[in-house]
Amino acid sequence: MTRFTVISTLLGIALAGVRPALAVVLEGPVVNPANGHEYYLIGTPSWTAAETEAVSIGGHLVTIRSAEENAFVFDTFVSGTTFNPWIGLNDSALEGTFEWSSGEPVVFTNWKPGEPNNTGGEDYARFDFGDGWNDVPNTSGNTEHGVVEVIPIDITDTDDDGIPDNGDNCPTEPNSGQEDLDLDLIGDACDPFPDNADHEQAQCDLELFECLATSSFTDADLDGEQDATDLCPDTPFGSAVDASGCSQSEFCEMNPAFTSRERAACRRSDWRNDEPTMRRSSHDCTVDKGSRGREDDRCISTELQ
Ligand code: MAN
Ligand code: CA
Repeated sequence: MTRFTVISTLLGIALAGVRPALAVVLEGPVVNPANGHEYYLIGTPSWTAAETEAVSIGGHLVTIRSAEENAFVFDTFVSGTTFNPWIGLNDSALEGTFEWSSGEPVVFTNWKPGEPNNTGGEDYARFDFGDGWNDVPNTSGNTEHGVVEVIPIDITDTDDDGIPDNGDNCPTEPNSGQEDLDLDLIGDACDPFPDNADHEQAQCDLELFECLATSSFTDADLDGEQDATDLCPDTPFGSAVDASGCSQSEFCEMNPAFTSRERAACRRSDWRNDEPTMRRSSHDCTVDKGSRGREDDRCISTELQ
């Protein structure tokens, strides 16, 4: 033995003393056609080592959600062997409360009769000489295997804009910037109302008569703003309203900080900002198109429009 091999052997022994025993992949991935998930058989000295290995390959010890999935895992990795592989179910956090290591809710179990019984302290579930389950300790005789499940990330990108469909706010319209002006999680590129998160209201603004005929759309003052979002639900019939359902006078009364002079100025203002700039007056009115067809600086009507 050279000095180098002596040192490296000693170092190896020293490291082996602190290094936890590892799990290794023996088989897989095998895809379950029923759910597209990928499964691996791993060799392992314990449930915790198996779960650590599962996480390092992007998954967890298997979660079993139905008799069909139980049969798939059993037929694929267990049937015809002497293996009793680990599954993700465990009650290591709270005795008696079994959870999947994936965090998914427990919707199916296949315990053998009499299990789980926590005999002498048992927190980890395995297949147990067949397709039924048993709780056993973290390290247990006849348990040198585990089944890992990886749920692949969907990388389908239908519109080819570089954003996978499952994270794309417009999966069929290319929009690599994901712009979403009204923050309603529907990208502007495919949002029928890109500047209005309330699609029902926006649709009603376009087709009020249809909305008034819908029982879920109640609008007591018939101003086109449904009661649920109408800031001024008693607007006098026929008054023009802004996007919050208020007439100009209601709008001007609403600000408690206004002096009477400011309130009067408010009533003369173009509160919806929808008129062309007027030289003499800026208040809401019907605009005279003028003799040459251009927008004039006169109001032909002082009615609010
Ligand atoms: C052994 C262990 C236990 C199991 C009983 C059933 O003691 O495998 O986990 O519950 O057998 O008799
Ligand atoms: Ca048991």
